[in-house]
Amino acid sequence: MLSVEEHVSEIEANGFSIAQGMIPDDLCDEIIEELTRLENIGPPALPANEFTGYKTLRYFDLLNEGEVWQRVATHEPMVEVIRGVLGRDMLLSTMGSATIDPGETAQAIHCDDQLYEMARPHKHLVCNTMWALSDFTEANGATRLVPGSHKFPDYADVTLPPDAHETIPAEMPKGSICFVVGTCYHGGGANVSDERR
Ligand SMILES: O=C(O)CCC(=O)C(=O)O
Repeated sequence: MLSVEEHVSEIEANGFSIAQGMIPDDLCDEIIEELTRLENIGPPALPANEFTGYKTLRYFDLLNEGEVWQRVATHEPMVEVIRGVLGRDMLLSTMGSATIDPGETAQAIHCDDQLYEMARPHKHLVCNTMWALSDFTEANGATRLVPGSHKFPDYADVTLPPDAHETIPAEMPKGSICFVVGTCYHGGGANVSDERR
């Protein structure tokens, strides 16, 4: 297990860092149970589109749902790493789920802070986390990352085709958290397996 400082230096060097075993098993199970509950209630409020994926199930505004999401948002080991990147005071801007079903194609490569339209390089504005509630493998759609792209001088475009840059899959076992700064290009992977990611 890496220390907070080691995760922060990896993020500074590569734009992302993976923390294996950062989500306790019982918390993983509770989140999966909650996502199953949401799915049983009905489809997400927002319709799917090309960017979010037609075979990806996404729920947004999760803090309005079960209590478990409050514990997700304040999960101390995660918060400590984000504080190391963004500083002590920060805001949670959005929290959602992305369940990638078999047959989904790769998402466009993008940066999560591009809506701010700030000239690069700039201070870190965003540090997102991807929580692996199943093993993330290249075949089942592990997030694709462009290592070092947080240092790209300026946005080539708002979003890019999945093959615009060489990417690596964020393969990680269930229970891991992948930290990604807002300037790092990434996108959901294609799911060519027969299992959900
Ligand atoms: O689910 C993923 O692997 C990444 C999703 C993502 O980057 C996004 O929807 O903005």
